[in-house]
Amino acid sequence: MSSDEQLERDFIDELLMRAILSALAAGDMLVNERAGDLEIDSKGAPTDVVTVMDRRSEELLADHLLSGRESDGILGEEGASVDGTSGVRWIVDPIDGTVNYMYRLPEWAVSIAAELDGEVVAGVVHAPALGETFVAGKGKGAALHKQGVQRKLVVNQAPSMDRALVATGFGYDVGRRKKQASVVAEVIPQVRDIRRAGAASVDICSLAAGRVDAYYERGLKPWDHAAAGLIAQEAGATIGGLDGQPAGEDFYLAAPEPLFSDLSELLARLDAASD
Ligand code: LIP
Repeated sequence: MSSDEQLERDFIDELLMRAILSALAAGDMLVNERAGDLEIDSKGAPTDVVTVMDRRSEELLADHLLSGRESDGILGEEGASVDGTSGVRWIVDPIDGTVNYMYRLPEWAVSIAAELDGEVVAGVVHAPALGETFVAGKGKGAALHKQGVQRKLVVNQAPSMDRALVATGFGYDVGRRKKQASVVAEVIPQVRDIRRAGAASVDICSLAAGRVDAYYERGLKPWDHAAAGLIAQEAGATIGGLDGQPAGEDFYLAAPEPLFSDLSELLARLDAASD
């Protein structure tokens, strides 16, 4: 390995450690300082909620991630948006699965990705209520830390589509939800079953951990999937959109091949990337 390559790997380790420590700090605040009655606003659709804790978590993450790295950029769900000049940009979801956090359901997470010159090179999805922290560095594999034990993450060997457990999610706009319901109604008879946990980052990490066989959703934002996408890729998942498009807000599909191709064909036939 050249010295430049070693330097980059060491830098990725440094970014990953900063992300892990920041996610743990935000998770502690979200668990230990949660108010009994959360102040809740909505963003657009009445059910697209944001709590005071989402905003407090994003403020804490910005402080931690940019401390000593003030020339970095940051993009966050609750409004953090700085381009930066260092080549590093942090992409953060302060609470992914806000509705679950509100209802005290455990499937919610703090998600932090580090982008270096436009490529995600480190990712952390920290799910405090599950006691699980998923991590990955580019080219360094993915792991789950739980109860002091670290486990390497590898996706399941692809089952046939009729034996696949498929995770998905739904948007907040009523029109989009109607179309998503019509798509999932056609998918359900052709797969083992569907799971809808309510947080994309947790769903995608469940794929990396072999707890589901595939995940798809239309309408994800970069902060929903940036960290978990690297974790799933490092665990062996193929990630993309439909019809050969890259994964993004139009459509996000993650699964091992050949299940990825089989689902991509079915979902394209159902016109799942439009509403
Ligand atoms: C959530 C996503 C999830 C989607 C939910 C919600 P939020 O993000 O992670 O995949 O199905 O409707 O959008 O809004 O909790 O940060």
